[in-house]
Amino acid sequence: MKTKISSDLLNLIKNNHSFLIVGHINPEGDSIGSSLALASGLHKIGKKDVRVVSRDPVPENLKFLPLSRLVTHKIPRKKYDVAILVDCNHIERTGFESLNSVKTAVIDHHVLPDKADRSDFCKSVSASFIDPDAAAAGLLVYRVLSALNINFDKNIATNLYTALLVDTGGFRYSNSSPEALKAASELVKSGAVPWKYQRRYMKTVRSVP
Ligand SMILES: [Mn+2]
Repeated sequence: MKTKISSDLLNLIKNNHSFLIVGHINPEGDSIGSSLALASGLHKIGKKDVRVVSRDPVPENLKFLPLSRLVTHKIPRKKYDVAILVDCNHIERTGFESLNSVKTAVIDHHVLPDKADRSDFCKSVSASFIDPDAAAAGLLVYRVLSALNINFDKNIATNLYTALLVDTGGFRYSNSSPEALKAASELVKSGAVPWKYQRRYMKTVRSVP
């Protein structure tokens, strides 16, 4: 069964204006691709102040991703309405000490720590969409953008397709679910070009799902 998207998360997106999208340290295709796709989607629904932050640089083999040059590496001084963690569920994984936002949300496919070990950070999260059965965080961003009725353009499709490609090891791992393959098909319809990304990315892959 698919985990339902919380209406809290959708409302948090709808009712706020400025967003920091934060991936994890040593980012790979899922972290960068999902973050950039989410940023593009939020732009499309009129959110003008959206910033993607990754403490570590975009790896060389991911610089082909559309909009990757917009990834910044520091938490801005200005306070943002919402920080959304993507492909990680704890601030420690972002490499930052503080996110300087009013609220925090999480979109991730990693299992949360045991209840007893959950820190103040976990308790401070306003809305989360966590589905450990999802092949990639990119698949969860796909579901969020779909729930917000956002059309996938080529930039979104390329970023999400690459997120899926990387976390399924080029659709070779056991997480290559019907949903992942169906989403991949939709993303190709929206302009993703599988052979190109395969060639650009997979030659140098160091895959960490
Ligand atoms: Mn991932």
